[in-house]
Amino acid sequence: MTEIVVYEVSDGVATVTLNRPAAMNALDVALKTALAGALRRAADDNDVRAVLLTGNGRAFCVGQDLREHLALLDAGDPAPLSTVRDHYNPLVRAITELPKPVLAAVNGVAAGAGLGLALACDLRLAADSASFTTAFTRIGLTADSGLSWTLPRVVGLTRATELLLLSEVLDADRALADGLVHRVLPAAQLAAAAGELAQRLAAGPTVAYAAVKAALAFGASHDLASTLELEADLQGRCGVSADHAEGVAAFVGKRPPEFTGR
Ligand code: T3D
Repeated sequence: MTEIVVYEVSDGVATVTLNRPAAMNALDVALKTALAGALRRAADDNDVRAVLLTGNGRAFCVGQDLREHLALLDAGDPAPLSTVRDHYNPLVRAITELPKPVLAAVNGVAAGAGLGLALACDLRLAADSASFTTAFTRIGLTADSGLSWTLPRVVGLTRATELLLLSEVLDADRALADGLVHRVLPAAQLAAAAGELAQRLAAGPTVAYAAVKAALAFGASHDLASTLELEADLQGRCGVSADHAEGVAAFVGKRPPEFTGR
């Protein structure tokens, strides 16, 4: 049976591939549940030190499966939007709180919650054929999957408001200019470039990377004084890590560091 999410580990990188290509990786309950399981697996596996999220086929992810959603509406489901709390919120937190770098390789269109998942990732590489849209207001919905939090931080409030109200479709170059993605590559080179970057992150100081993620998330909604305190705590934790000792010894010894992720 074809797996709806393909999970592969190699050289410290867990590659998580959304695998409903015929449905443009639209998120039905099965895909959301399988994705949550894959993210949990990556978080729990000490041998995994970076995660790469991508899609199979011509889409990265077109967000909620609207056929499934329409069936709920037609059936008179009393809470058709309960998936936001049940699935989308936990998925976004699973990515943002995962104590390892998460890289999105946006291989095609990212729409609605698909864009939300991409923006929850720490780094985003995109194929030159990729496109991006918030999509929500076109179907009479507001932002979910964290976009009202991530999007203004990524593109600024003015542009985020425009993207959410108008739901225009951006091509990859425009997404790069807006800062939605870090790099755009020819489609044929995306997988290799993303794999290379993920491996570089997997060979890095995992404890320090986790601390960077935690500090940025905290600083985004706390004042400077509280953030300075958290930085001091986190730096204390990094300071006793094996990778800190290795990094300093390697610098002074004029050799490349060999980080072990501890
Ligand atoms: O439960 C809840 O609803 C709450 C949760 C909300 C989270 C969300 O994500 S809401 C937002 C849902 N997503 C969208 O509204 C995006 C809808 N899709 C589009 O706007 C466009 O398809 C795209 C801009 C993504 C891509 O356009 P294009 O021209 O490249 O492709 P297309 O021709 O529109 O679509 C190709 C096929 O994919 C088509 O099916 P067909 O005709 O080949 O059988 C289309 O219906 C299907 N498709 C695209 N998006 C979805 C979808 N099928 C189900 N759900 C989709 N989201």
